Amino acid sequence: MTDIERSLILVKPDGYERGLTGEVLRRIEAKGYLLAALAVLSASREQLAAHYAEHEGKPFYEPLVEFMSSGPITAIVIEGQDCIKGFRSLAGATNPTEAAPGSIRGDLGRDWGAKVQKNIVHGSDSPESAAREIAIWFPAL
Ligand code: D4T
Repeated sequence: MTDIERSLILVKPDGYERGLTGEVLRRIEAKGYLLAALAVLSASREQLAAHYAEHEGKPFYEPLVEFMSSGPITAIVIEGQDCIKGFRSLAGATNPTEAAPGSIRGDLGRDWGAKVQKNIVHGSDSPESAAREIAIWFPAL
C-alpha cells in the first residue's frame, strides 16, 4: 500500500477569470481526491518568486510572474494515494495545444498568443515540490 500524498494545486488567473475554478474542483473530486485546504487569494511577488524559483532567468519568467499577478488565484491542497502524478495526468501537458483531450488543459485550454502559456492550473511535480509549495501557500498547514 502506498502512503497518502498531498499536492499543491493552483487555479491560475485565466481559470479564475473564465469561471473554471468549479470545473477544476469538480474534476479533482470526481477523480476521488480529497480537498485538504482551499483559498482564493492574490499572489504576492514574494510568493511567486518562491514558487517559481527554478524558472528565474528564463525568457518566460517575467511574463509568468506578471500573468500570475494579474488576478485572483485559487490555491488548493489535495490528498490521496499518488495524487501528485494523478493530478498531473488530470491537468495534461504544459502546452494546452498539445494537451490530450480529456485533460483539464486539453479540454479547456488553448494558445492565446501570449508570451506565457495560460494553462489554467499548476500541480506539484514531486513530493519535495509539494512540501515546498504547500509551505508557500499554506504556511499554517
Ligand atoms: P506548472 O508549474 O504551472 O504546473 O506548469 P508545468 O509544471 O506544466 O510547467 P513548468 O513548471 O515547466 O512551467 C511553469 C509555467 O510556465 C509556463 N511556461 C513554461 C511557459 O509559458 N513557457 C514555457 O516554455 C514553459 C516551459 C507554463 C507553466
